[in-house]
Amino acid sequence: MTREDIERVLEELSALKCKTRKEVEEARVRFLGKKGEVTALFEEFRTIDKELKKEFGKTLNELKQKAQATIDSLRDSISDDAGAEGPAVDLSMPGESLDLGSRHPVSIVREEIVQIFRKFGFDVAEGPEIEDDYHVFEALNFPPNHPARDMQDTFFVSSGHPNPLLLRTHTSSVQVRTMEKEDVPIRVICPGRVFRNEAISARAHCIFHQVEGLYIDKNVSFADLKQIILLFAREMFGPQTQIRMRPSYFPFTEPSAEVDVSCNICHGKGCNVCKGTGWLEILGCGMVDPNVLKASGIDPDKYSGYAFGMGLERIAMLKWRVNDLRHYFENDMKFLSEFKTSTEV
Ligand code: 2U9
Repeated sequence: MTREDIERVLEELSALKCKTRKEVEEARVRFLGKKGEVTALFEEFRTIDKELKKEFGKTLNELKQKAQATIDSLRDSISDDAGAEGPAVDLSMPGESLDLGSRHPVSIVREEIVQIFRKFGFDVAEGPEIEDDYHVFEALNFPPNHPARDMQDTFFVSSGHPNPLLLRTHTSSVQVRTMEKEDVPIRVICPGRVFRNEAISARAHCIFHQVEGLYIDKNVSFADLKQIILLFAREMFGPQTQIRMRPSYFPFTEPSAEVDVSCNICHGKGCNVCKGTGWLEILGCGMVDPNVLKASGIDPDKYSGYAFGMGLERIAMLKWRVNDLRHYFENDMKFLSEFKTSTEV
């Protein structure tokens, strides 16, 4: 045994390269196997005389450690799918199915409505759920003793203050804030959660969701309002959809109307969904009252506008023929998993 013998094996180890686990195993046998190069040097070591044993003992041990470490590190660096018998993962096995969640029906409807109005050039605005009396009632032309301002109808957060805090009863407050901030023309829709102090039943809940819209510019007319509602209804409920408007009253619009769409189940013949009328109520709307424009610093002699509002749970009930509003709030997985959109399959 010579020092050169040991150095040659060290050099071979340093130059060692393996691509598969099979090659690593071959290298292990070549150096550390029963007839391997390092093992052979140890065999030879047993036969050399004492003086040489002193000289080579430590170096030979270091060589063995180096060989083991090199083989280990080569084995670690090889990925699982480069094994001796082909990939460690059987790619032909059926995949593990992941339980995908689904979107809440109210979110699906909100997104659909927002997309339609975006196409018509409306921006989306959001605002606080805890509001003050001014932005929810005062600026919207609610008289001081209107029932909505009563504890019976609205959840108050603070009281005994001229401008108490409350949970907004509609998202109209967001439009008021938009009018305060932005210059005319304004074309905005406001989706959001609203709160009313109501007994919970199949048709009413104390929390629900709205999308409201507002358009203010020069010469905005009721004809513009009727046309945007017709276009919306046809995008939302299909191109054959008809609308009808019935006179109504809201403090913030004059004139005001409630809008029905033709029942897309019986096509006007009358069924149990439309209760035999052929029509389904979907939203309220009107021309913004001049007092509302004035309160937010917009001159009603120069500008006019229309506004509309709809309840999302109601639209979702019509779309999926759900007959009890409470389903939307109970988070029953059986109910929620019914609402898969095409992208979720
Ligand atoms: C401003 C001016 C006017 C928003 C409007 C309605 C008519 C309406 C209801 C539908 C069902 C509420 O969810 S619901 O109970 N909404 O009928 N909302 S006009 O009018 C506005 C809003 C903001 C500054």
